[in-house]
Amino acid sequence: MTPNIVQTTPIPGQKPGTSGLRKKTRIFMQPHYLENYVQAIFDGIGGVQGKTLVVGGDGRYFNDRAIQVILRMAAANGAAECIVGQGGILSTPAASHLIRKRGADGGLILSASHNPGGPDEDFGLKYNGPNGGPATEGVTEKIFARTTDIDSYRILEAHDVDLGAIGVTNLGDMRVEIVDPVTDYAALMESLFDFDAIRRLFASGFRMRFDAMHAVTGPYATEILETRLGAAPGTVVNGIPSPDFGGGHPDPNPIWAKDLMDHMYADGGPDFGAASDGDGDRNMVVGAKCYVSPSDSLAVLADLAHLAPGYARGLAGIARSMPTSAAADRVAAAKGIECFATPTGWKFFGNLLDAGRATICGEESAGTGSDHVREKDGLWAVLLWLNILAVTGKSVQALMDDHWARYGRNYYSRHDYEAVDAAAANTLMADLRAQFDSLPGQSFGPLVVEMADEFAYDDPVDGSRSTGQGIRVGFTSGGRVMYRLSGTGTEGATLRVYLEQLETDPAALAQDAQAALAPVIAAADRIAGIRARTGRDAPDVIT
Ligand code: G16
Repeated sequence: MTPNIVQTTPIPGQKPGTSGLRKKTRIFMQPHYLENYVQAIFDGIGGVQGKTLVVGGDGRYFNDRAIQVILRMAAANGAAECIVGQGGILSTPAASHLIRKRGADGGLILSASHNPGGPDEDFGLKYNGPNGGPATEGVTEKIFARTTDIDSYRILEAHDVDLGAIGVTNLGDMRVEIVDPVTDYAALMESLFDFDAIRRLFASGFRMRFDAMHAVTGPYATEILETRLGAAPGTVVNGIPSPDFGGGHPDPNPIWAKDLMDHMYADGGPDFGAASDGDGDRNMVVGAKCYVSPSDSLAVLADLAHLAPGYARGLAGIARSMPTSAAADRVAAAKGIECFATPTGWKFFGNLLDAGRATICGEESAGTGSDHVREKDGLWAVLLWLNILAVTGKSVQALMDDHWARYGRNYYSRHDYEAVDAAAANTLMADLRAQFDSLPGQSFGPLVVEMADEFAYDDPVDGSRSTGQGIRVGFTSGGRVMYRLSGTGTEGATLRVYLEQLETDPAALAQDAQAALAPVIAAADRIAGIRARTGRDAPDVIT
């Protein structure tokens, strides 16, 4: 089999966002589109000659076809080996683990994360490096630069590889190993958590509902929760991955996981609920009538992680993205450990994790994880919660009440305005920048602006600087608002408005978050003129 060299020309708009390239599936399916981008990845990372790559995805529509193309191109580009999840399935954290465990040179993960899947929905492709983490900004720039001057790609003419059959085959001179997607990951989880304690918890009648949202975590959750930990059959719902996620939106938040919320807020509902997203890196946790925000979840997990064997020695440090609430900072301060605030995007945690300066990381966008892999990890967060519940014997609500009583409560919410006109969104941001000098000292209802700026990050490990990472307005009350344009949407612009207010009065810790944040919400709108500029009366999504 001789590799074909196919002449091509650059396709505009192949600029990766927060997490690889995400586009409508039909765009990815256009002639040369996927091929151009895969070749740009290979060229951008210095070629794949003699390299080993991990390949897998979340099972969404086009996942299987795209993997066949990637394998033929990897073979044609001289890769030594591809390790592929059976059926083309690998959750993002499982892929990260496999890259690390097998000492691979990197991996290609096919997913548009929490975005819906199907021929008229979204598809995505991201490259993870040899540390198992998302491509750094430098590598991403090289990949993008290559998309702008690509003139050919290499592909083998060959039959499809049988992705269903575990074992080793060859594609041209390249070795292809099809592996069970769950086994290695489940073993890693078993090494970190007290499975005996969790088993006893389930045996005592503790009831859980895990909503896999028809996405990739179904097989992982069923094996770990039901088979290994003895949770009742039926604990995992929507557990079979489907190419269009059952027609749903695999985004674990109270809006898209409403069915789970309804079960958890019903009288006599389960003790603990959780959900994960399309590719298994995000999580939502909810107790009986007690939703836990991602920012609070990070703080609680960081505070109590030492109750799990994998973290019994304590944490080196905690990292959060800047838009995430400062609840975790208060835990870090109490423990006397380092705390980092990074730009949005898991890639910014990589250096801190590799350098051993952060052990646990998290983001407001439903991502939590640790140094066990280099991605956020939905099931990991769920298992750490279970470990903590099992060891303390407390309910989720009791743990939250304890936490707020000790540290105060960072009331927090994110308001999203989706598919906004991109020009209007950019003007809104530009006009905010123009107010940095004039805002301090101005009053908005009961709030007085203390500072306004655009977040820039100096990586403490490699010294690189990342600018333009979201606009911050801080109030003298300790509250703040952040404005940021999403890097993962596929239609127009998505404006994210992050709202936070610290409350330490013991009598005011049990308010509804939207009510507690009302002054910050009103100020956020007045400062940026959101309603007038977007023409929207209210956010599309409130989390
Ligand atoms: C991706 C990144 C996350 C990041 C999120 C932000 O999540 O992996 O680290 O927090 O994007 O999204 P946006 O730019 O839309 O605010 P995922 O789960 O989509 O891969």
